[in-house]
Amino acid sequence: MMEKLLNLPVVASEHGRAVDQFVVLVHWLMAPLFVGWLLFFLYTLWRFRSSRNRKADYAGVQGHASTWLELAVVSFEGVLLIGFAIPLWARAVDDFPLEKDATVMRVVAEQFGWNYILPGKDGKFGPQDLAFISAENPFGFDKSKPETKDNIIAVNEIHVPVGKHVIMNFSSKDVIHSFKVVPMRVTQDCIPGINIPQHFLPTKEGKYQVICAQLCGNGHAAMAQGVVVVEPQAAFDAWLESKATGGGPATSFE
Ligand SMILES: [Cu+2]
Repeated sequence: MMEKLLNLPVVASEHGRAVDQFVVLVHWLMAPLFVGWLLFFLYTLWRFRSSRNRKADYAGVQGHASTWLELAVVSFEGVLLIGFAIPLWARAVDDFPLEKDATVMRVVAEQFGWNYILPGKDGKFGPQDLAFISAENPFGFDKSKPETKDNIIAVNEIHVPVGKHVIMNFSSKDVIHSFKVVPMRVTQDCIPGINIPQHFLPTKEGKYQVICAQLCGNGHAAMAQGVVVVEPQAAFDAWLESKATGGGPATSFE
């Protein structure tokens, strides 16, 4: 009932259902809290009405009822956090799929677009170094190395095979961005200088919009051109084949 009421967006990843259940649960748990506070508010309006309390009471509350009430609210919220939120989060960060069972890539956000770097056939990323960075080589790959030669760079549009884990390693070239794909129930900040791994398992074929969930500058909205295409393995292989190889250059976003 609540799910219908909340009109949650389509789910296209394995863990998405659990996220939705959690959202529903939060609503159910918040309902008594909402009603409780509302009743308390109405009670205080009536109890401290001006016809009954002409003069302010400087002594204030003498009893301990409010302390117990506060404690009850804190423990209620503690159950939410410790009983539900932390275990769900722990499951997401601990149960990482093996790289050999996943489509592994690096995602480098920038003002204003998404760069995806895939390792190519050999499954290895080329070595990167600050010294190699130039306009033609924005990610500083060592182009002399064979691992680099078959690296694949995709801009704004990424394809992934359906039913196979995806591991994305997030970072950013400039400011903090946030990779968000609602149907996948994935949101991850991209922070310059930090590599943050995240994973999900797409279960439904389709074309899904990527948005940036951190206000990152003038062209922030343009990052919503990002697309994740979930397709059968064969179509994914064909797409990989069609991409330019060699670790660069990245297409410009203009
Ligand atoms: Cu952004």
